[in-house]
Amino acid sequence: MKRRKLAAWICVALAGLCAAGGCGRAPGDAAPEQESYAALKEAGENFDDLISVGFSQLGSESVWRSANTVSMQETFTADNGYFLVYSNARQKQENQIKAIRSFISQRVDYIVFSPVTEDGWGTVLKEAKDAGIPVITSDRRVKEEDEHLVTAWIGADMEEEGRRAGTWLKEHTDPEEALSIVVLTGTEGSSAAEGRTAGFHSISDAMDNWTILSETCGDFTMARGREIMETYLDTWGGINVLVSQNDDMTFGAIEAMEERGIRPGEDILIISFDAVREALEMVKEGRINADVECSPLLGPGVDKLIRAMEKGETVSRENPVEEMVFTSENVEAYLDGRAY
Ligand code: GYE
Repeated sequence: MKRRKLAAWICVALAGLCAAGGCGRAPGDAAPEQESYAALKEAGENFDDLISVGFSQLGSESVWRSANTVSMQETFTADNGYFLVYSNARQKQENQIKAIRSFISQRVDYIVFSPVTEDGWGTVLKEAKDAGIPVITSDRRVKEEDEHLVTAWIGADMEEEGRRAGTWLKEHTDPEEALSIVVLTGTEGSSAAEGRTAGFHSISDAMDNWTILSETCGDFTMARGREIMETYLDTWGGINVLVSQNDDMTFGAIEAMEERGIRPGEDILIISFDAVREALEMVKEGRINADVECSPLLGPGVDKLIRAMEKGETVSRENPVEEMVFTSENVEAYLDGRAY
């Protein structure tokens, strides 16, 4: 693919990104764009040789998200032949749409984004298509009738993750025993929350002895996880199981339990998602019973897709990544190598 002229649009990049809500720093945000641009310019880089990528991250709500941002930023470097325009939408779809529009007006070579929710992308994706810019979604998905608005998706099979959580619970509890379950769900309308919920229900709906007391949205954050768990504990006496759709909410819920003298992993079984290092430590300690892995290290996979497209190859539209379930039985072997 012929490089589009970067020099012409670089000067408007910052204005565009600020308009898109991308200014300021958050955990997982690397150096702001002007630093990398200035450094490149000083080094006399020829921008025309770089592949320009506009990446719209949805926010910085979790440890997982920060690791995902770092993975992208470490992949799309000048050394690897890229010029990255990065924008953080701070959980707002309107910010992501603005960022994508700004990438289009800057005529980047590729648009990569992790959609905060599944719906509402049709118009802006059509604009990208009309501009001839391929769009890759990473991590979460969009739900659009015209599936060709997105060239490729790479991420986790969230429904399978939910099924894994349900299967683990089924295999590790007495089929005769009544179980009271509470669920902390993630961002409403996100493919991560929808998929995990649907997958878990595909198992739990068939279990007559399981009762789901409540499924409440904790926005994938530690603070909300803690708050909702406090309410759960104040409302019900005999909770047997917590299913928490990400580790951050789990950390908050564990704090709420421990404050009340409830032993996480013993008095209440805990199934979590993501499997970040700190959570794996808790799996080892028995405070989390099972952690369904979701890998945030998606940068290299997106790079592979782009390189294939650069050679004119047709890439697969569906690119699911391999994942596993961690329990006290297998976790030790993976702890040392955990980068995030
Ligand atoms: O589980 C959570 C994050 O979309 C898979 O988003 C991702 C989820 C992840 O905030 O921690």
